Amino acid sequence: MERIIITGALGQIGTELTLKLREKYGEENVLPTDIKEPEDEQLKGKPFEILDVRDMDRLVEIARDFKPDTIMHMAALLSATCEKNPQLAWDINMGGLVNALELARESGLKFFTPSSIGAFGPSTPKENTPQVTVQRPTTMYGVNKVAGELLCDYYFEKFGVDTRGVRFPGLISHVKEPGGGTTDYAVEIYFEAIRNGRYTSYIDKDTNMDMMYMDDAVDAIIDLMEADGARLEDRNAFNVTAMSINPGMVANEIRKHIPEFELDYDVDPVRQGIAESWPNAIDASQAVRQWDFEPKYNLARMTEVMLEAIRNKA
Ligand code: AKB
Repeated sequence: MERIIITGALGQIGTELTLKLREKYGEENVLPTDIKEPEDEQLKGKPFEILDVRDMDRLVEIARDFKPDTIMHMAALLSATCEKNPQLAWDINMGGLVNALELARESGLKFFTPSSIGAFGPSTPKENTPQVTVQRPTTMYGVNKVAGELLCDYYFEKFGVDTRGVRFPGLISHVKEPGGGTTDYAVEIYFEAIRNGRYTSYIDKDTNMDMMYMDDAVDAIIDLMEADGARLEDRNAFNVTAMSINPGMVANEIRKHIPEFELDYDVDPVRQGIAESWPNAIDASQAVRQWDFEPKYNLARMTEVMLEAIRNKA
């Protein structure tokens, strides 16, 4: 990778991905784009383009000027937002993906886009979920993600586009709070622990979901994109995860630093339903075997870093 264009760069992953890629490949070689101007000081005033990913003409125009060799397509609505407006979700998630893939095909770009544990469904094995298994998601987000995984494989097989992708679990970061996801509680709980010493969880206490710290997620993207293609038996939909956790487990870890922290529950049936349709713990062994995936943060280390970083912001 030498020159990288990023869609959805102001989102939860895009923000930190942009900063890390700029550090690694040089500011002038990374072009973040999103539907609105950045408010984040670190992104303001730097090369940036406004882009609605449904607008193919604008995407082509931006690429013609910037001349990227890689596109990282991060723009998408998350699971809970998709359930509120499934038609819009299809329009943005699938329309944007097809445009980005078409640009990659026409211009010979390397391509990355994330899938998600949302690509699984209630009939998927819950524990140690294999990479290749039953996928019958019951959410619009999941339908988009399965279709996206297949489409990326299709573009590789049919047109030779170097598509690569992972299935991310919930991602936890103190830089940018997520919006509209089912796993968002795992970020909110840390902010609320510092701000108010308590949190009311919309996810029930014994509901396990896979999670990962954002640094590991960004490293995973770069490692997969830089992996020798000859080593990859799969291209897309690699399971990646660092931990399987529930709200009670996070609270217990927070109490090691803030003993008076209180957690209670007010379960949201929509997001709880989505969470219950997803696996408890996925198997990431193919990512380990094929491109040396190795997350560095477990729950204890992540909790320490999250609390300290949020405290420093306060
Ligand atoms: C969501 O909760 O929608 C996302 C995801 C797991 O894809 N964080």
